[in-house]
Order: sequence, then C-alpha cells, then structure tokens
Amino acid sequence: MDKIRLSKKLAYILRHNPLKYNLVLDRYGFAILKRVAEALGVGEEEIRELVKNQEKKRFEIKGNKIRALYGHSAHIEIIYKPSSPPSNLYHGTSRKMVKSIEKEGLKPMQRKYVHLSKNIEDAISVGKRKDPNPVVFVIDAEKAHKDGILFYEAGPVFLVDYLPPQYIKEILYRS
Ligand code: HQG
Repeated sequence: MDKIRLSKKLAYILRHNPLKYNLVLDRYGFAILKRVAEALGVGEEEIRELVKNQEKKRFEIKGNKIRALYGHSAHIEIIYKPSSPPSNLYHGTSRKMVKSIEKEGLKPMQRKYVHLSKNIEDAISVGKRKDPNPVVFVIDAEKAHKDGILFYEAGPVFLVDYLPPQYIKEILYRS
C-alpha cells in the first residue's frame, strides 16, 4: 500500500476508530500489530518499515504492539506519564481562530488533548493545514507547569488537557 495511505489508515484506526476494524486498544493506546496488519490487508513488515522511517513520529511499535503517540479522539482514553515541558511551546493555527483562542484559551476540540509543538517551524506546518498564512501562539509552558497544569510528551508534541489564555505569551503573525 502507498505509504501516505497506510499512514492515514493507521492514524484513523489507532487515533479514532479501532472498533471499525474490530480492534481494541489497551489503556496505553496499543493494539496488536499482527491484528492491525491483518485488518489493513498488509504485511507486518510493511508497517514496521513505515514506523521506522517516519519523518514525524506519529506511531510507536513496542514488541508486538503498535500505537499512535498523539492525535487521539476525545472518546479514546489513554494514560500518559506527565513530564516537564521546555520553557516555551508553540501552537500554530488559522488567523480566524485568534480572537476565540485569546478569549477561551486552547481547547482540545474533537481531540482528547491540545497539541503543542516544540518549535516554531513545526507549529507553522501544523497551522498551514488550516491557513496558508498561519499564526503561531507562543505558550509560557514553564509558568503553566509551575501553576500545576500537566504536560505529556508524546513523540514530536506536548499535550495538555486545556490551556487557559493567561499562558499565551505572544502571537506571531507571518508577514
Ligand atoms: C483550534 C496533526 C477556536 C486549534 C498536526 C486547532 C498536529 C480553537 C483546532 C496534531 C480553540 C483543532 C493536532 C478555541 C483550539 N477557539 N479554535 N478556543 N482552541 N482551537 O486538528 O493542534 O499530521 O484537532 O487552534 O500536525 O491543529 O495528523 O488540532 O486549529 O500535530 O500527525 O482547534 O494533528 O498531526 O484542530 O493538530 P486539530 P491541531 P498529524
């Protein structure tokens, strides 16, 4: 199967809808790799190759199990261990969202968590999915963490349940 298609299918199953393929996730989000391969009609090796070579670390294989590291739907419960964030984190999004985010903070919307990037470049790519000229929110992660907000590191991103607006340090617009 074409790599992009396989990656999208894996993301769909492991982040959003395992039941559609009669699969279940354990509480850490893992499914049995063999079952996932069978469900998609591909070889286990093909999935292992994709995960080994992924540019953005979306999936993780441990032994005979595979999981999506982030991006899960709101109805999927996953246990992460909290970790300390760097002083700043970034969130790229569409210009249209700015007012609402300034007022309400960052909400997880359809997903389980708010996703924060580790650098501005990543945040710009995330934002570009929504807007050719995205904005980047600079987040005072250090202060939020000190104030008791839990951060979870998941592959290339940090996750939080919700980020109140007082932790927005700055909004960067591209000129
Ligand atoms: C916005 C992809 C209005 C938020 C990406 C975002 C990422 C608000 C949208 C990962 C809001 C949700 C996640 C508020 C948040 N008012 N809008 N109060 N609070 N929003 O797609 O972070 O390539 O669910 O700004 O690259 O864009 O699939 O989240 O625009 O890493 O691996 O609500 O998914 O990864 O959008 O993306 P999303 P996201 P993959």
